Amino acid sequence: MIMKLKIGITCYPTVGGSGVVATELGKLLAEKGHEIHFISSSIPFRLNKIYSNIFYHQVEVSTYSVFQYPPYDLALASKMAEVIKREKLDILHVHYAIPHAVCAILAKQMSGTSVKIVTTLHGTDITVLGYDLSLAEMIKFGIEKSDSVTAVSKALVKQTHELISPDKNIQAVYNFVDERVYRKMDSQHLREQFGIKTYEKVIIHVSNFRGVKRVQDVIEAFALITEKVDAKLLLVGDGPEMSAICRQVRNLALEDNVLFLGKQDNLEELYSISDLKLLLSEKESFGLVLLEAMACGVPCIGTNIGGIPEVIMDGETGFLCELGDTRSVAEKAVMLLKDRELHTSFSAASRELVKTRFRSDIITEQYISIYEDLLSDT
Ligand code: GMT
Repeated sequence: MIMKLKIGITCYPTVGGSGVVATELGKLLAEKGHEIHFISSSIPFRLNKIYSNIFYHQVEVSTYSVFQYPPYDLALASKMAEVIKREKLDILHVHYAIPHAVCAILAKQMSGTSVKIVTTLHGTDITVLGYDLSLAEMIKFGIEKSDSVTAVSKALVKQTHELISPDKNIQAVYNFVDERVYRKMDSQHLREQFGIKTYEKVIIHVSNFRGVKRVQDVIEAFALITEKVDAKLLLVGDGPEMSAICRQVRNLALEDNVLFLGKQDNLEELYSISDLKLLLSEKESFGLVLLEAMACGVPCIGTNIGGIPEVIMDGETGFLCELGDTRSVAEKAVMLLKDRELHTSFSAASRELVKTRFRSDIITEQYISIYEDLLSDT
């Protein structure tokens, strides 16, 4: 008999891969008949339609003047405990060890129930240690006290063991995209609206413009590409590095070739007019944006770091390059953009890989079996 579960989900609700994956998972679980309770500071941005079995519980943070800092983590734990008890949750699935897993552990104790805590690591927990080693013990605690822990790539499982050595089995469960949304579509009118000439190739980069994304390498590689191929670069997203990138584009006299589109929804429309995607990050536990592009048939070039080699099959769906080697990125990009047959084959292989390795129903089933295993143990 298929168990209908009551599942709480906590994630960062703002734009970002972890929030996207958590929200999309909630929606797919709801479509399978499970009851979903999002517990977060604001409504997850991808929760853009009404479902009769998805509920949203907002965490309200007190700004009482005695508190030097608003106690978000305590407010979250308290809301989690309330929802666990009132809604009789079977599972609380949190994305990030800190603070979410730690809050969930506290909430479970407060609730006095046997709700099972599943924690998914997205990478930033681990990269944050580069800035603050004092959090290592806290992350370890969050991982070890969770009932089950997953990470979004094998590389992240390995890195977590190397950096934190938790006494816990961590299972790799890959990210996925909703292939009903991410597919090649007819959005050619956008080329004209953006002033892209018929003979120009389109390269796209999507990120939150943090330092780790190395957007400056994307610009450097693009400058080299334009020496051989007529092309436009779509830069999608915004973040701390944006001013430096604007300056770099000006200094290289690339203003006419680089389109700054800012934050955008409906990325499938932009991918559908793109010929190539670049993601040249120095840290990337998975690279969800690669998957989104590949699902729309866009080959990707990425750095050979973190989880990227698990997403891009070098020489089959795209290319891998060493960090900072913008010359090699440009050479491979030019080869791919000039060879129609190679491009068609990479594009088809990208779509196929999304279907076979990262299909949403395969990944959703993996999470469901983790939930069911935990509940059958009790
Ligand atoms: O990359 C970011 O800055 C955002 C971060 C997040 O929390 O959404 O992304 C992380 O999780 C994504 C979803 O699992 C992954 O696709 C990204 O690779 C990962 N980012 C890093 O590891 C830097």
